[in-house]
Amino acid sequence: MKQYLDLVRTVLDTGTWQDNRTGIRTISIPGAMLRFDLQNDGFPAVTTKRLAFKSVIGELVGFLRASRSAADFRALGCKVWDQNANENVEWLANPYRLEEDDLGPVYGVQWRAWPAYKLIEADKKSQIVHAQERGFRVVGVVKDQGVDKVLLYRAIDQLRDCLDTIIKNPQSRRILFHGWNCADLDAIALPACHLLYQFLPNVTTKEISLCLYIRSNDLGLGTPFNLAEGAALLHLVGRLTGYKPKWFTYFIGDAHIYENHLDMLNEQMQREPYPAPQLKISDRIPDYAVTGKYEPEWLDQIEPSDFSLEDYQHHAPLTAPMAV
Ligand code: UFP
Repeated sequence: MKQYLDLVRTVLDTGTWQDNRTGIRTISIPGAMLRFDLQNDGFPAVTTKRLAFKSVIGELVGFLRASRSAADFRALGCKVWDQNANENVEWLANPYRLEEDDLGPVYGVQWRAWPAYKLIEADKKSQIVHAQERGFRVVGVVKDQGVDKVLLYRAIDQLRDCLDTIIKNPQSRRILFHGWNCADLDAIALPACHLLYQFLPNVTTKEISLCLYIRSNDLGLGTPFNLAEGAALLHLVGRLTGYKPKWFTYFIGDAHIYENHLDMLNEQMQREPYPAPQLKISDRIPDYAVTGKYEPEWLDQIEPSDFSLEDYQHHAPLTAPMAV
């Protein structure tokens, strides 16, 4: 995790202090990249403090289940959503917030059930049939500017589609899913930070890589969390599709450090990183490379206990407040 500390150093040395919506100033740089060789360098868990691994995995499993309630994340061992759900005054006043703990259609909802609508002119029968053949269901007929149109709906499981493509057409350069649903931005507690995931299987080496784009990343608390989560997802996708995880390339848009995280990060920069641990995924999750049987329904059956870290050596835990 030297790369991570180097990035922290670069931001502190070359960044600019600015205000933002949270009221806590940040020092930031526009654009950064981290790249990990998961085959040779182990799992990218921060070692200069303790990684909240249970919380990371709880969140990932909540995403896989398309959870939209902080209560679901809590039940999975992840408390990071509580403040976003119940303390952000703007969200508390939002008419789309359904109840206590509701977050709106955050990450996992978009990953597993992206709400897709089509509005097709009623006389364009072949288009309507085409859409229906692809799983769209007719919701009704509406008059739009004097023209009769058929409204169709379908929830798209983008992650499942990615797995299907890795199996059926691994040379595709279109294996990606997106968390940034423009139409839902006004109806969620927090617009997606990690928002674009592209899988790159290599049929020659039987390795799979992931490029992940994060529009805004809190280097003190967010980056270690998001790195571990993205790498764990790549391991899981590799297991279910028969590829070994290889490159994990992590792109950041706004790479920032909150003013009240400086002590924590300065302390971490005094510490010598330990060798990286290994991620272990439970043997009960079938390895396609071994079974030759494609079982994507496992995406719905993952439990937090299916992930563990082996040989994780780390320095003493450090904490700092999260900006909401
Ligand atoms: N943030 C992360 N990673 C996440 C997540 C949030 O770093 O996975 F959900 C941080 C980035 C930023 C804040 O500091 O939360 C979101 O604020 P904004 O929407 O203003 O970028």
